[in-house]
Amino acid sequence: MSTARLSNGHDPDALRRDGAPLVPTPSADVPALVAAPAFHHGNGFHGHRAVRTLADTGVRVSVVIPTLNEEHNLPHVFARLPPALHQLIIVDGHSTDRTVAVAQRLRPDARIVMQTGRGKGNALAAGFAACTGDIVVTLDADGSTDAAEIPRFVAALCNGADFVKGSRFAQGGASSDITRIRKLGNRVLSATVNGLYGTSYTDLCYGYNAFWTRCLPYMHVDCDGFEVETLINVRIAKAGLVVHEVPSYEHNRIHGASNLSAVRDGGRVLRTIARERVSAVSRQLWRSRLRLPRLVP
Ligand SMILES: Nc1nc2c(ncn2[C@@H]2O[C@H](COP(=O)(O)OP(=O)(O)OP(=O)(O)O)[C@@H](O)[C@H]2O)c(=O)[nH]1
Ligand SMILES: [Mg+2]
Repeated sequence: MSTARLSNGHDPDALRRDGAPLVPTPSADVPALVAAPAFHHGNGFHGHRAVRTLADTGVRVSVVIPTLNEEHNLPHVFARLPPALHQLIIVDGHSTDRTVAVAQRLRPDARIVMQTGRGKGNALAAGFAACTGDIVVTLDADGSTDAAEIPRFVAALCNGADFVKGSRFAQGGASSDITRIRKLGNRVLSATVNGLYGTSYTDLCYGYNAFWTRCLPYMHVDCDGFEVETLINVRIAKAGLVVHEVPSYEHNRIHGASNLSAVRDGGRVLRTIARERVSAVSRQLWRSRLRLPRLVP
């Protein structure tokens, strides 16, 4: 278990918003959905309670899955989803295969959102806009991220994190999917962000993450492509949110081909990091930190 706390500390009282705690009192260790010491339930604070399933937590979990031609992978991905989800949101990028039909057949309860722009970033933004839960979890539809790990993310949020990053490189995590060149690129990019923002990210470019819905204004996702995770990670760092990392195992994509190009998308990530240092949106977000509820001192 790895805990990547931001350097500016954490005061539980500062997490209160509208009289309700944004997240509960943090604990140093985050178990894999076992005894959560305390958690936020609706508008009340329910203290210590053992947590075994998502239903036990009392929090509503919205899962957002972007899809682009994943008809053959969806059966595998859906089979691993834990019970008692509040919402399953599929954001489709106008797949040319039967992705939407398969999703509807397998999960008639899923909400299908057709993205209006292009790219994974645009898809996630559309999915976030449709979320009505307390917690948002993002994962991929190619079978590489295991939905059975969701409770681990939720437990970490219930134990005090604002944002929980899955990490293939935290102790206990691994990947059978990532290539050597991408691993190196990811390490360099993670180190760059850590150097600029004082974070301790071990896996900047991983798509398996979870956060309290109330964190969305701090992210303000407005990019198109695979740089979306970087954009989010940089903005939550700037906002001073409490970030925990949990180990995650990334499997090989089951069917189909990757949509990612190491050179093209690595360049987009690098440009995003550079732009975030200087952009108007970035300055606006820094300023809005004064107006938005303060999550940390
Ligand atoms: N809606 C939508 N989803 C997309 C788009 N591009 C990729 N995705 C989905 O985003 C997820 C991640 O895309 P992948 O192509 O697997 O890329 P990756 O996981 O970063 O890279 P690999 O490790 O090579 O698989 C998958 O569920 C894709 O179907 C897009 O433009 N629109
Ligand atoms: Mg993939």
